[in-house]
Amino acid sequence: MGLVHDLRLYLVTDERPDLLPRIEQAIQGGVTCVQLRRKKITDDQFIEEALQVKQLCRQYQIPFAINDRVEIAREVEADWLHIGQEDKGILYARAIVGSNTKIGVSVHSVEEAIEAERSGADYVGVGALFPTSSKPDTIPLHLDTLRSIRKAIEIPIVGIGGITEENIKRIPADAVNGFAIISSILSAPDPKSAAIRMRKMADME
Ligand code: TZP
Ligand code: MG
Repeated sequence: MGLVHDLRLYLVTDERPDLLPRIEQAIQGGVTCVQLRRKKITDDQFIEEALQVKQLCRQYQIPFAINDRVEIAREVEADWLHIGQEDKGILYARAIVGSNTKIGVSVHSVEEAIEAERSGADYVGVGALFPTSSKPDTIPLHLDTLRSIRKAIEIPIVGIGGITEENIKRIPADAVNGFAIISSILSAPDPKSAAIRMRKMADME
């Protein structure tokens, strides 16, 4: 059976050393995909870690995504590539990674969402939905913007930014296909049980 492209509980990494054990615990708790997002390491370090995270994802048969580094996504044959508005753009990314890699794009407005869909994005990430110290420069957008984006495009939407066990219920269920999370899972005392609880909430939404 092929890989299931399940966005429901989308784990994004942070910059901590020794990510692998926490990622594995999160997968065992039920995250449905993993994105390696590291801004502060060299390409060589990133490739080494990407291959390890990919292997882990293969073991559990969930998709493996790479943030930003388009050429590396191609080199390690990532399942997905996630890019932001500040990156080189989806047409460039598509030309590099080809059609076997799905591409996600971060958007913050209806206009950006329509443009991402038109350019061939496979899904969009919308956020930050809540204040977050994982991306301190981000101003949370209004949940009405999320609702408007849902009405404007057909591709899947993943909500991101400051999502916790407390506030996840405030995200309109019919507006998103999944929840992308860093700290509520990776910084939890026990990432596995945090993922189990968040997965239950994601499935109820
Ligand atoms: N993009 C928008 S908010 C964010 C990213 C990468 C950070 C999400 O991290 P957390 O810890 O789940 O708020
Ligand atoms: Mg980026």
